[in-house]
Amino acid sequence: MKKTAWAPVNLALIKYWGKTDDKLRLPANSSFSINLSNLFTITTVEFSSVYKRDYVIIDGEKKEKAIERVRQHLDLIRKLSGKNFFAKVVSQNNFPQGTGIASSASGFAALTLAATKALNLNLSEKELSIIARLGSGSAGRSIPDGFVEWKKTDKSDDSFSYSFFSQDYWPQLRVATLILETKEKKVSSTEGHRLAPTSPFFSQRIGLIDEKIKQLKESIKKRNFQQFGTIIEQEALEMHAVILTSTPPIFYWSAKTVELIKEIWQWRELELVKIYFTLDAGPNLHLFYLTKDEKKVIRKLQKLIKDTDKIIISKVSRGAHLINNHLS
Ligand code: 2P0
Repeated sequence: MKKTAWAPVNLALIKYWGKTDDKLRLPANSSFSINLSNLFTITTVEFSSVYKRDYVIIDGEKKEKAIERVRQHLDLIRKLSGKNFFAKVVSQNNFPQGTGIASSASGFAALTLAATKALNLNLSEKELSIIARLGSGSAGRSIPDGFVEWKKTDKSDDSFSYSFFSQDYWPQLRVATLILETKEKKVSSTEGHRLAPTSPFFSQRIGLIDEKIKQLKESIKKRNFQQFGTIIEQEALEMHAVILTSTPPIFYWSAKTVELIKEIWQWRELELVKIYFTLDAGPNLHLFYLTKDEKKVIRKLQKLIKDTDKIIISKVSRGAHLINNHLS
């Protein structure tokens, strides 16, 4: 009754921002992401009649707020299986705590896969994605492989993510994640989602999303990096326009975020190197480039970020899968 799962952080290229149902985590718009090979969570779940309550250890610590959400998710999975054992959950992120990298997507994807398998539930990828989504919306996108789409729908049973292209489709694509701030953000993503509809630009943004996803897919299909980069940058800024104009307004960037965005634009303008950025609900930047430019990119970034641990390079990766090495 013990299983261990690996799941990647996923990076949204077209973002999930706003929900039509907070409890069911139904998104106000479709989104599109890639899995990141070098940012991930490993989770071991063991159910046993020996345990008298659930034990949850994340990154070696008992974190009360996260633990309650994990317990609720275990309850959902126990209900599905018809079994009532308590569990020991040990979960480890490969990125340090407080880096501002969201662990809820990889965390709930790994938890969902390990817990359902440990209880002998044999679920389809679609079903796993739906269950992971109920833990954290974006977690549903960490289940399938590679380039992933999550279509908007009003029915919980249809709100799942699926692989649009495999992880091998564009082997030259790389993402450098820059850890610019380590403080925990003041406004959680869940709260940001709730405030999104208060922005006067929210409905306009929703109206543009489907066309944007169509164009993004075309750019990936053709492996057209310039088109791809232009779309994802504009999309990130559009989401932040909504975030900035919510009531009350939210401001996730730091001074370093702005400094780097300006650098990247200048590098492109001077034709020094082609890098495009995206960023989530936080100050950290994710930079896209092609392997042929890797040396140049790293050299430039190291001038701006002295601590090389704060530059994490990923390829597009597989989704969640079981592994044999248990954490406990
Ligand atoms: C995304 N984000 O598409 C967007 C972009 C952050 C910015 O999904 O409330 O942690 O658990 O469903 O999934 C963050 O929201 O929110 C998020 P919940 P989640 O990746």
